Amino acid sequence: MKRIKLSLFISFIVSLTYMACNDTELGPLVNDGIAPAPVTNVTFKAMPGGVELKYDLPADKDLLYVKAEYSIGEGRTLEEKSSKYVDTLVVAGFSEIKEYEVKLYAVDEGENVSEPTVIKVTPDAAPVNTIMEDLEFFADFGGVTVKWENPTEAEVAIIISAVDSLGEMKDMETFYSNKLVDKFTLRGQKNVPNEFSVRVRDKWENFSAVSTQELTPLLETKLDKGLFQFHKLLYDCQPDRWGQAVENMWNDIISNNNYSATDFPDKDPYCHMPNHFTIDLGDRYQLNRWRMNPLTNGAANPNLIELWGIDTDDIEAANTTVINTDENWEENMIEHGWIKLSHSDFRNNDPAVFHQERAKVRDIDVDDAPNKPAVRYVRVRVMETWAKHPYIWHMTELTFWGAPAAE
Ligand SMILES: [Ca+2]
Ligand SMILES: [Ca+2]
Repeated sequence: MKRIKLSLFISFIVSLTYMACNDTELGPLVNDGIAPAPVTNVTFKAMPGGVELKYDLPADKDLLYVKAEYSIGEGRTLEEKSSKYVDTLVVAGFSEIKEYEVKLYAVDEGENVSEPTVIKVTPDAAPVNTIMEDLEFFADFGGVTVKWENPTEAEVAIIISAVDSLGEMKDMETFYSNKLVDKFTLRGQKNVPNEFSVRVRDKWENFSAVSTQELTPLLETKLDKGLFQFHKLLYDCQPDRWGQAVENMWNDIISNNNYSATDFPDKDPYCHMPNHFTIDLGDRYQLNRWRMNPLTNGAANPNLIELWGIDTDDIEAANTTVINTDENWEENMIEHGWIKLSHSDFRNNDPAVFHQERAKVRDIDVDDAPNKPAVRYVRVRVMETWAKHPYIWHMTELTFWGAPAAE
């Protein structure tokens, strides 16, 4: 055993030595001591925050690469290299649309460097500035949301600052992205007016201008279910089958024995899927999210569900004029002033997860919540259930969160 180990060890050492010798032998040995001729006929094509240079390479046989040296301001000098097999080189990191100087050098295998070829270039607008032009930020629940477009998919940092408890503007969070469209939310902010500012930085430490706004983050509260009332409108289904009350959906009792369910069409003609029902919230709220508690043992839990809302003093006049199953239902809702707050598709045909999925509590975000208006009424539309029954669904509880609307 010992002998085997020893011989393994020896062969390990031998191979290491062999590798080390090989490395040395493969190193560059050619150095003619003669610098290459400079690159010639340099032209450039402007790019966002940079330029692509094109040139003729010198004819030197030992040419290895072309190097660009340039300053992007504030003492920052950058270097880029391009192999002898191509005749272009990209330099980037410029933050302004103005003339910059780039020096190009041809370098050979012995690291002999040519005389510089100097070219003046003007880049297009830098991504940090382009992003900032259309960037928007606004009050969100518990904070501030920043949204932007990044057409060149540049790697950038979005920095959001706020006035802290000492009254000083301080960086709160930095978000990194290279997505075409992106957003993020600074959370944990108090429901009081405060100054928030946003700026964009790139990997060369270029900063955009700063944009500042006074914003009041929205306070999220759980809606008072004591104010809720079922409001039956024409074409609404009345979910009170099996002797269960509609109000079971907002009594804070979460149980398989306390639910609401839809009825057969001979009892309620408006319960064919997709069907809907309307709740008067009793007050006006800007909704942020809602929760549906299904039955834990139920195949008739919804898996395709929408929430709509409206703020009106005349809900009868705002009702849809087409039946719930009409293919123009959605247009008709919009024509009557309703706003779609969320559309959730939980469908999953994988038998391995089917039973867990259908019993899941569903927390649903209102789409683009901070930009949605306050609503007094909501309409829940059930479009499909796990059992795909043509009219039966059930659920035990609904809960809503949002901000009370300003008077
Ligand atoms: Ca040479
Ligand atoms: Ca309940």
